[in-house]
Amino acid sequence: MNCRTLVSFGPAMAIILATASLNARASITGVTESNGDTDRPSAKYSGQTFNISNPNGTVLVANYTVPRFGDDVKAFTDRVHEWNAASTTVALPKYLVGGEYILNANNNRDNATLSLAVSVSVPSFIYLLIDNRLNDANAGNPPNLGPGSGKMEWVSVANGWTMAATGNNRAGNAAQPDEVGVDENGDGTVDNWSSVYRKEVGIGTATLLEFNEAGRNMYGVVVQPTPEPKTWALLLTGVGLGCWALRRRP
Ligand SMILES: [Ca+2]
Ligand SMILES: [Ca+2]
Ligand SMILES: [Ca+2]
Ligand SMILES: [Ca+2]
Repeated sequence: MNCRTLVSFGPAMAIILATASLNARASITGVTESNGDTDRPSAKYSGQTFNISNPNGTVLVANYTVPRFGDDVKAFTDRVHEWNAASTTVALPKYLVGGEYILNANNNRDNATLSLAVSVSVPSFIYLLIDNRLNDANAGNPPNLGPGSGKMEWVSVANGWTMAATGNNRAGNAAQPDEVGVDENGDGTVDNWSSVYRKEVGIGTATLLEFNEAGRNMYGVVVQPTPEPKTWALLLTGVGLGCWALRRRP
């Protein structure tokens, strides 16, 4: 092995180690919903247990303990809809899997003054899963977002939000946000798609606002701690020391 080989393995090792350490870590310490529908369960997050129910008092799933994000996790507090891969050939984005996530009531989608105060104990990425049909009624391409779009204008570059774009979408297009599927009714068929946007936040409370469009799926939220600087420093130091040792060999 030479230094170049070691350096080339470095990033792969870093990603594997960072992913392993991220998935075990918790970030969310509280979620407070304001101005949501009062006849449905308020927002819940990984680790909490509640009854998924509709306003008729019908319990749809009793004692649901919100798991970490992954295929077939329940998407809303008042539906049996699930988050799923966008298609049989497009997996869930790896950076979302194993993260903590927040369920909203789907019927909070039309609440114009909704807010979610999300508190985190470590610097984190907040990912929003936003229905492709927002503002343009077209499920085949991303939602129409940003200043002047009409709905969810708070999700803007000016506010720190960017596309999570790794080509993990049905179009295989890295210039568009990654996609996840929504299996409406949890019956094994994906019926709609949401695009992924993200923002990096520090320790403290971040406020998410309204979706405000009826007839769509409410947005979902996934939270992942950002890689710790000391993790990266250790890895870089390790690669550097390895190179130094290799160069000193006769
Ligand atoms: Ca509502
Ligand atoms: Ca669209
Ligand atoms: Ca499913
Ligand atoms: Ca379905």
